[in-house]
Amino acid sequence: MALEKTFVMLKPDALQRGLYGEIISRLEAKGLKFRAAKMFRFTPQLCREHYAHHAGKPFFPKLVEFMCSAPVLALVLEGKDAVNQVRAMCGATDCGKAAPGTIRGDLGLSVQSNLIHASDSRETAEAEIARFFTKEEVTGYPRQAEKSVHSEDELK
Ligand code: IDP
Ligand code: MG
Repeated sequence: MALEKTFVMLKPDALQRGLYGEIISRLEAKGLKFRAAKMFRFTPQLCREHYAHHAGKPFFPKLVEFMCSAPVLALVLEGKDAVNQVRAMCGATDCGKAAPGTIRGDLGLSVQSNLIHASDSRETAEAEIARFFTKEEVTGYPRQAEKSVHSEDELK
């Protein structure tokens, strides 16, 4: 199975609460390869595009306001089954219902301010990476740890 990429974003509450290190540590310790990272501030227009599938829902205007309230940190991470693995690490959307051991379950209480976004499918990941990063910004480099994180079969 080839390695896959996923798109992750640390939301404004993660920045305000000083939780970047904690969250990034978990993703790093999992074995995921960091391919790209960028901090930026959402415009309402770009945020509405990112969350277009939620347009019209009651929470949408407040979600856009929240996401634009401070910078976010966008990441591209790579690994075996990375999309599902990172979603599992995030936990349920509502931090109050997310299982202990997950990022949201351990670090949050809110539905809206739930610290992290992660792509929900390979197709979404591709679209989200392309929305926020140029091809050149997604770095490529040999990682020494690759053969310790994955078996040879998994790297094919
Ligand atoms: P996800 O981030 O777990 O994929 P989605 O259902 O795609 O969750 O919702 C996108 C984001 O919108 C959530 O991460 C959260 O910030 C916010 N959100 C979702 N549902 C609610 C809600 O019922 N109230 C307030 N905010 C919500
Ligand atoms: Mg979602």
